[in-house]
Amino acid sequence: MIIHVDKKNLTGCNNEIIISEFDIKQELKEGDNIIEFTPKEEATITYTCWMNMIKNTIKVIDNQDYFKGSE
Ligand SMILES: [Cu+2]
Repeated sequence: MIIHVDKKNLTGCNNEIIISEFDIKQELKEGDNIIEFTPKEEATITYTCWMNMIKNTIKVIDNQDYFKGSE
């Protein structure tokens, strides 16, 4: 996953992403931040800011055809 961060949006709250399911704790910097993890099955993965205030999810799907639609 690549998170692009604009300097104006970076705060003391959102400057570190936590994906506890994959033991990821990564500081975010201005520009592109590459966050690597390998889901092994379909899942909804929660990620948060380091303070657990901001929360969202990543949906992992097992559907190769999904990406072929634009070809
Ligand atoms: Cu926060």
